[in-house]
Amino acid sequence: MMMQLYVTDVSPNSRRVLAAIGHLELEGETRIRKFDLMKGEHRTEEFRALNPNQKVPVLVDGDLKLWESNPIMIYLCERQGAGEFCPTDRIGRIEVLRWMSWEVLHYNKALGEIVWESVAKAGFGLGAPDQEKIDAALENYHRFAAVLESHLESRDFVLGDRLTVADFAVGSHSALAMHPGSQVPLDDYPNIKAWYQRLEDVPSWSATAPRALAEAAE
Ligand SMILES: N[C@@H](CCC(=O)N[C@@H](CS)C(=O)NCC(=O)O)C(=O)O
Repeated sequence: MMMQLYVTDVSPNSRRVLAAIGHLELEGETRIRKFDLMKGEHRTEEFRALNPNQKVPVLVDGDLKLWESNPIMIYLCERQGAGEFCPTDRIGRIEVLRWMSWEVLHYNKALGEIVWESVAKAGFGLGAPDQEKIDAALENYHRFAAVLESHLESRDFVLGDRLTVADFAVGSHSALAMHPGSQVPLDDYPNIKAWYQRLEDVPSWSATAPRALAEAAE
């Protein structure tokens, strides 16, 4: 039976799962269902039965209804046997969990607020950026970006010299962060900028670049 994956455009949480599907060569086993959130296509009782939060992404695989992008990626890796892309040894596994927890709560939380205000809101026609919110988020961004910047000083990828699922999680906002309108101060963080670029060069990642964003930047 085909898996069903519910996603939306310009969504870093959807992108990381779509990229994992591509990376694990699961496209042939997955039916992608794209919602237009602005039209409220996710606000149905049918979708609430899959995810009571009424958020995407959601993966349905047989009886399993899985929401939250990071666990979905891990599940897909386990299902497919992902090898080095998703380490299963004790230290590798806990490193993946560490960086996933950190990106949700700290790095991408701050980054997400900046790019929402400076890039995404306008793209959705939701008005001008709120500079006070951006400035408040920037304080947190600098705090956590400094951690990632120093971590990447001696590494090409989050877990070392190879791409792993942790890069898809921590790097999920790469396109929004590098968008010309973004107020993310990437010039202060050359290692992060180079790593984002390295990630954009990974075929399964670049294949999921949000097209709507590229068009808006032209
Ligand atoms: N922590 C969740 C976040 C999911 C999320 O916030 N999804 C957004 C799109 S990026 C959404 O569905 N928003 C619609 C809504 O909240 O109504 C994950 O990683 O999957």
